[in-house]
Amino acid sequence: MSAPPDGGAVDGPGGDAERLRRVAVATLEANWEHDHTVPSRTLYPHQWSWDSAFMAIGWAHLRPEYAWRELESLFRAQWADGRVPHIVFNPRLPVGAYFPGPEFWASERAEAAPTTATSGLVQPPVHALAAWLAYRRAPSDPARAALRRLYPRLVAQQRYLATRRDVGGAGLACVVHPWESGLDNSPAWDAPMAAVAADEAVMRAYRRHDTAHAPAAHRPTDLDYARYVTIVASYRDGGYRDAELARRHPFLVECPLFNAAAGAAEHALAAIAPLVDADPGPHRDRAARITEALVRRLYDPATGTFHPRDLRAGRLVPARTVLGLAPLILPDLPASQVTAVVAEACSARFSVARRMSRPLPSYDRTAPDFEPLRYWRGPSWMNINWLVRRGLLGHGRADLATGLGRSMAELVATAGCHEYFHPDTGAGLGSPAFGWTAALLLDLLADERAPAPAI
Ligand code: 2M8
Repeated sequence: MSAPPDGGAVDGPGGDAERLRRVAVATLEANWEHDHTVPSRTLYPHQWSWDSAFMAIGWAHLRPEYAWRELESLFRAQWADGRVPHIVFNPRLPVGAYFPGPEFWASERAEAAPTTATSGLVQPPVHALAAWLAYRRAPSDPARAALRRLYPRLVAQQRYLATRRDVGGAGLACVVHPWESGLDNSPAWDAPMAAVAADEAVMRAYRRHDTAHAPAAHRPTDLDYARYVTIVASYRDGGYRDAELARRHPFLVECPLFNAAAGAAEHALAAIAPLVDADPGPHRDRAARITEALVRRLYDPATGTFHPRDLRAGRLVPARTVLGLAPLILPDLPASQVTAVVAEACSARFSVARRMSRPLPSYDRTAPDFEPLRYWRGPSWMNINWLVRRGLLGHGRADLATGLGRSMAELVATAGCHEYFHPDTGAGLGSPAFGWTAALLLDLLADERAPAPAI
């Protein structure tokens, strides 16, 4: 698909948008698995938490009932303490279908875990936003009934993060593993990960599944994996309990994307509350507190962007990654931070513009360690671009959101529904039939036809 010269919508007279939509629909349908959508049949054959939220946003355009089945199947695996696990394992799959599998996580040994095998980590809480967007896209009585069932679970998810995960005591949740951020090997985690003592030899005891399906040069390294399993083992061996994390856990970071998602969740819950006869007031108060804490703890006026805070080292991580742009999704982000973060997005580091040839990379493209092929260390990802586009729209930058949206659609039109993309050439990387790429493309195409209001 070539860019419309007049800056018009992607669904021009050539019908490209319809072709693109069909590709997305076929991908989503092919990844549907009895009550959820797999991110990828090969690389990630189970149910992932934030992937499911993005899938629900896509299904709302196609089969709204699947959006609710998707979210409800995920929340059936919610732990008694409120955590929503980042992987729900499909018991029908053979051992070895994914590493680390259920035998490594051993969730059955943890007090708060459900009977279904899950991981013990969480992922960015984008689910309340997904539920709200799915409802708004296709309101109906069954949708409202599903919202009513989900609401207390979404509230419990937020409570878990706001209480047990507020390790720094400053009103932000911390992630206890890079996998919780969703941006597994982002350069944002290099400094805190370097402090995790791990021996690469640990991996001799395991067989990585990812490098059988994707080139090793596009994936995290063996040393990354040695640290990933070391951190999980430490958490798991303490029963995945959060008490005393500050004293004993090797990786504790306040992430701007994770906390922006938690803030956006409170805004979404405030919108949902009246539909389920609940009070939106407390959600608005919590949303305001999260935004205030994000600005106070994670914004650096010297760089004009947000950075993760490494709680063990007691400092902000200097790397400028796309995580720093995520607070744009907060409708109440103060104007001075909006201006600064939009400037960061438009800088040579991320190159957002009214006319842009490629979507945002995941990392500062001017950094010496920018790696255009390696997973979250450079490639472009649809979910992050989708979030930033929403943020730009919400802050009155439809001009930039249009440029970004068009570059996203063109990328997928050329390369297909890949997991991630080379940020310069646009070549498709990772899994070729990836769920959230398809789901969010459907949302983008619908939004181009009839823009939805912010939250
Ligand atoms: C990737 O993460 C998993 C571990 O959770 C992996 O690398 O095996 C990340 O891209 C994550 O954000 C995503 O949710 C998951 C499934 O798509 O894959």
